[in-house]
Amino acid sequence: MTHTIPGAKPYAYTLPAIPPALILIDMQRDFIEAGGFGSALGNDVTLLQKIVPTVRKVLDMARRLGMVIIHTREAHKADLSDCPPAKRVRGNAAIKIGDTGPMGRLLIDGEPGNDLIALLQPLPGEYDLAKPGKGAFYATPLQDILQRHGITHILFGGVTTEVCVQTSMREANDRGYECLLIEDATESYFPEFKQATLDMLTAQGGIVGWTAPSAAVIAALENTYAK
Ligand code: TIU
Repeated sequence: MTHTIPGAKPYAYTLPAIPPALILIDMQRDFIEAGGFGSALGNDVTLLQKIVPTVRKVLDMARRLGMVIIHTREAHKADLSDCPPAKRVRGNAAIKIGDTGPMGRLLIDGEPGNDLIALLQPLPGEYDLAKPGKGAFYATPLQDILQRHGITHILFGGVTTEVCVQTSMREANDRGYECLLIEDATESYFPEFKQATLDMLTAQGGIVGWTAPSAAVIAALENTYAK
């Protein structure tokens, strides 16, 4: 019997024989807590905090079902050798990537502000990937990891919807993965950009993929994969 997520847009999302991977994009202090990269760019980070309990629920489901779980962090090396100068100076902020803020050096791997938030710390066996770009495939081992696990379908959550999440989902779509973005497990500093992103990903018959609310995703996956 074929299992689906019937409440998905633009139409039911067919679930594969082995569970999809869950990729949580950049749920790191840099974007979600005050004093990080997100606030240095002039954003209100409290907007992103409201999805944390939902992301945790999705993560708990993925753990129960033994799914492949990948957390990403937007992160640069301490010597900035993987940070293009154009990225560093963009926006002309007072404090830039690599500069020291209240949570350590902005967007630098290993600094306190670059860590995943407390509620979403990875468990042993989960991947915690540092990524130097907006997309999760660029200059990371993500494609190798997914192929090693035989993954064909990916569920996405995380921040921000129209920047790193959308870029990563588009990269995954171009590599042949069937992708679904969990609507209430992603957020933007700009609510209208979040909505526009959900609409553009699913337009034209799902040109990039699907979206669905977390309740529909959790119900369908529990029903399909729980032993
Ligand atoms: N600024 C913004 O909305 N996002 C980023 O810079 N990175 C991610 O989306 N993770």
